[in-house]
Order: sequence, then structure tokens, then C-alpha cells
Amino acid sequence: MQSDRIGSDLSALGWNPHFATAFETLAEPGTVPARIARADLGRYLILCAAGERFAELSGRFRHHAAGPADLPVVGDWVVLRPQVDGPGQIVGLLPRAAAFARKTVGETTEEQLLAANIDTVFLVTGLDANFNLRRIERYLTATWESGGNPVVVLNKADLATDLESQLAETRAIAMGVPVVAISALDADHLDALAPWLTPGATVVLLGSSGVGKSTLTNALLGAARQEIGATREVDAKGRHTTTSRELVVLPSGALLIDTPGMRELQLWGEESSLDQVFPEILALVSGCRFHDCAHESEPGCAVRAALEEGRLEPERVQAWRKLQRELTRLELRRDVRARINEKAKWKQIAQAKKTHPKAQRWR
Ligand SMILES: Nc1nc2c(ncn2[C@@H]2O[C@H](COP(=O)(O)OP(=O)(O)OP(=O)(O)O)[C@@H](O)[C@H]2O)c(=O)[nH]1
Ligand SMILES: [Mg+2]
Ligand SMILES: [Zn+2]
Repeated sequence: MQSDRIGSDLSALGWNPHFATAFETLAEPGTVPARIARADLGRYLILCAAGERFAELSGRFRHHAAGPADLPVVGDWVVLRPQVDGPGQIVGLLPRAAAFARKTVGETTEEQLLAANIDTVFLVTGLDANFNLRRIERYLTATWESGGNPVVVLNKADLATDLESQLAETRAIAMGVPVVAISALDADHLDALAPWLTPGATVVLLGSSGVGKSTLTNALLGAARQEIGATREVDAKGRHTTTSRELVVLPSGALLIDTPGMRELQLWGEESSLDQVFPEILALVSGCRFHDCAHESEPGCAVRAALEEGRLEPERVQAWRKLQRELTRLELRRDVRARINEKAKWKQIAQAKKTHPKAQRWR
């Protein structure tokens, strides 16, 4: 139980006036605010002023949820109706302050929320064979889109073959985002993360499987709570030690969300989220002759000119193009889906009018 550390003070769980205002408009008599600590197939572990409880969605809530984005995820604040016996009933969801999302794995064009109401995102990378600048750029893009603040955490510093140059390379692409190198196995290193682990602050750990997110969680907790994976080849497929996202209360007073490692992070967001990751390219784009320049073979392209003159890193331009293509594709697919939904809606209305010719009168 985490309840002993929470007490009755909701601010220890990240509650703030923004949520309080939202709660006032949604609350019904007999309900209380609660925060989702874990979501498992319709069963929720929640934290509230009274401590840790299990909860489930009320029938009415389930009925009104239009899609996956309406369902609570770890970090969400909900309106809870406690029950004398049995799990509490979740009857409402408070608007999210920030949320980390990705496109669902596979071909469907759907958003998957990984964590809500986060202040900071620790992007964890291993300084072993896992180290990959392009992946860090991808995670940074998703983080700017989330509304949380990124911190690049380079873990396994003890295994680094060239720590200084790896740090320098990361700082060069991080564009002012803090970069810290630590070893989760070394308790003395944890202080480097203290600036973000303040009371009531919510931090989510994201990164590939095996980079040490759960090791870090346990180290910060000072307890062996999360299961740790065995050491193995970094590119070994199919083994994810952590299987569900979980919010824990740290002794520092911060709320930390450990997550299962991701094999791929497909972006979900707008092209504009790239602006903060590739500012040096953005600064050039306005100098292109054509405002819709694709920076491929158009005459007067400022990006190509800078590349040719060696003022831009080719890897950065390639990475930018790749992420941009992904986001453009996503936008197109979202448009198509929106049109299909729109069509279906009109078809439904037309159908309703046919069966109920006076349907217009209802509105
Ligand atoms: N040498 C070294 N090993 C580490 C460090 N941090 C974690 N490890 C090891 O890396 C392996 C994987 O650690 P986990 O904490 O399970 O990794 P994870 O990111 O939680 O993995 P998933 O839950 O699968 O996403 C374990 O064997 C850890 O002991 C570190 O700083 N240095
Ligand atoms: Mg883990
Ligand atoms: Zn151009």
C-alpha cells in the first residue's frame, strides 16, 4: 500500500487549482477526486485522499465514452464514487493538462495515450548499444507534442564506451533540453534527477525495453517494487519485463510513472512539433523560394543550399524528413478517416429521415 505516504493531502498526488475547478463542475454529491495509478483491462488502481483503492467504470461512463481517448489512463484524474464494499465507481474524467500519445502499433490510425497529466518526461536511453540519436529526436518530437517537458536521461553510464562524446552528441541534438548521464545502479547519481522530482510533480519514464526504467524506479523508491529484467542483448526481441504502466509515489514527493519499453514509437501529432526539435532547419525554411518547398529538388531551396555548403548535418535533415513524412502521412490518414466518419454520419441522418420522415422536427 502506498496510502501511508499520501495522507489526506491531495496536492501530494499532483492535485492543483486547475483540476479543482474542473472537478467542481463535474462532481456529484458523494463523489471524490482520485488519480489513476494503474489501468488493467477495465480494472483501475486509484489513489485518493483515503488511500489506495480499486475502481471500475460506471455503466453510465462506459456508455458515454465515444472512443479510447475518453477512457482513463495512468495519471488521469477522475471523479470517483466510493462504494462501501466492492470497487469504487468512476463516473467522470477531468480534462487532461498534458498527455503523452503515440499512434497505435499497426495499421489503424488511432491515438494511444500512454500517460496523462505529466509535468516531465524522462526519455531514457542506454549508453550501451541502445544509444541512438535518431530515436532521441523521435521521442523529443512526441514529448513536445504532449505538453510535458523533456529531459534526456542517458542511463548505464558505467557501460559507456565514450561517455564524453556521447554526451556532447546528445547535447548537440537536444537543443537546450537538459541531458543527464547516470547509472541507475549507483545511488550517488540519482541526485542529478532531483530538480524534476519535486513534491507533487508527475514524471513519466519512457524508452526502449531494457534501458533501466524499472531499475531507476526502484532506486528512486528505495525499494524493489518493480520487476527488473535480466541482462541480455539489447536487440533481443520479445522480452518486456514491465507489462503495465504504473504510477508510484516517491519518497521525494514526486509521482513517477514506470512504463513498459516500446519497440517503436510511432508519432501522433502535428508537424509543428518538429519545430522545437529541428530549429536550425526551421530557421532556413522561410528562405526557400517556394513556400510549399519540399526541399527535394525545387530551385531556390535554402535547406539544400545549407546542406551543400556544409552548414547543416545531413543526418539531421534526413531524420527531419523522415519524421515529417510520417506526420504528413498520419495527417492524411486522419483526414481520410474524418471524411469516412462524416459520410457515415450523413448516411445515418439520411437513413433516420427515411424511417422517420418527420425526423427534422426532433431537432
Ligand atoms: N550496467 C548497468 N545495468 C543497468 C543499469 N540500469 C539498469 N541496468 C540493467 O538493465 C537491465 C534491464 O533493466 P530494467 O530496469 O528491467 O529495464 P526496463 O527499461 O524497465 O525494461 P522494460 O520493463 O522491459 O521496459 C537489468 O539487467 C538491469 O540490471 C545501469 O545503470 N548500468
Ligand atoms: Mg521495466
Ligand atoms: Zn526548401
